[in-house]
Amino acid sequence: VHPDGRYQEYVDALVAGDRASCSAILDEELTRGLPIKSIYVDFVTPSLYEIGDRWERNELSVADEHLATSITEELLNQVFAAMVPAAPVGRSVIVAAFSPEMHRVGARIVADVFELKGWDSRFVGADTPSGQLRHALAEGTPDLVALSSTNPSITSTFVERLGELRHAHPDLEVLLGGQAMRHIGRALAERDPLLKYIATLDELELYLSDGMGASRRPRLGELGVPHP
Ligand code: B12
Repeated sequence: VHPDGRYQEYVDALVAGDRASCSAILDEELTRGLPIKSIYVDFVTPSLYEIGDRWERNELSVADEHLATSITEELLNQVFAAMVPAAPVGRSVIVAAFSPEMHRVGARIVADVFELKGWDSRFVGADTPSGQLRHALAEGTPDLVALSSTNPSITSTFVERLGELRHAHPDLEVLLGGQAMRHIGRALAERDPLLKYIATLDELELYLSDGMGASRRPRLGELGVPHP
C-alpha cells in the first residue's frame, strides 16, 4: 500500500502516456509541500520499477516503457526547475554510468539531489565511455564521482571500468549506487576505503550531511589557507 493516495493515479497516467496528468499531479504535490525527495522516492522510482515489472510480464510494450521513461525525464526537468537549491557548499561531483549501461534516470536523480544540497553537480549521463569520463576528470578534479549501475548482466564491465578509474585517480572518492550494486556494492566498498556503496537517497542525504564521509580531504579554505 502506497503512503500517498495519488501514486496510483500517477502510474496509471504514466502507463497511458498522459504526460499532462503526470505533470499536474507532481505540480500539485509540490505545491502542497511534498519534499522533492518524496517525488523521487515515492513517485518516480516506484513507477518505473512497476513499469519494468509489467514490461517483463509482457503486459506493456517496449514503446509503452520508452514513452513512460521519456515522460519521466521531462518531469524531472520540471521538478528541477521548481527546486530551490541550498546555498553553494563549494564541492563538486561528476555523476555518470559507464558504457554500455543505458539506464540513466537513477543517475539523473542522484545528480539533482547533489544540486539540491548545494553541490556543483555534473551529470555526464549514461553510456559514458571511460575515456569520456577521464576527459571530464581532466578538466578539473571533482571532490567526488558518483557512479550508477543498473543492469546486472554488465557488472563485470562496470567493475573493470571502476578499477581503471581508481587506478588513474587513486585519491578520488567514488560513490556506487543503483540496482546492480545491490548485489556487489557492499563487497566492492569493503575492499577499498575510497569506495562507498550508498543504497538509497536517504543514505545519500545522511552521507552528505555528514560532511561527505570521514575520508574527505579538507579544502584549502577550511585549512585557513587563503584561496589564490
Ligand atoms: C527505463 C528502462 C530501460 C530504458 C532506459 C532508458 C533511460 N533513459 O534510462 C532502456 C530501454 C534503455 C532499457 C534497456 C534495457 N533494460 Co531496462 N529498464 C528500464 C526500467 C523500466 C526503469 C529504469 C529506471 O529508470 N528506474 C527508476 C530509477 C529512478 O531507479 P534506480 O535506477 O534504481 O535509481 C534509484 C536508486 O537505485 C538510486 N541510485 C541509482 N543510481 C545511483 C547511484 C548512486 C551513486 C546512488 C547513491 C544512488 C543511486 O537512486 C535512485 C532513486 O531512487 C527498469 C525497471 C527497474 N526496475 O528499474 C528496467 C530494467 C532495469 N531493465 C532491464 C533490462 C533487462 C534491460 C535490457 C537488458 C533489455 C534488453 N533486452 O535490451 C536493456 C539493457 C540496456 C543496457 N545495456 O543497459 C531489467 C533488468 C533485469 C535484471 N535485474 O536483470 C529491468 C529491471 C526490467 C525488468 N523488470 O526486467 N531499460
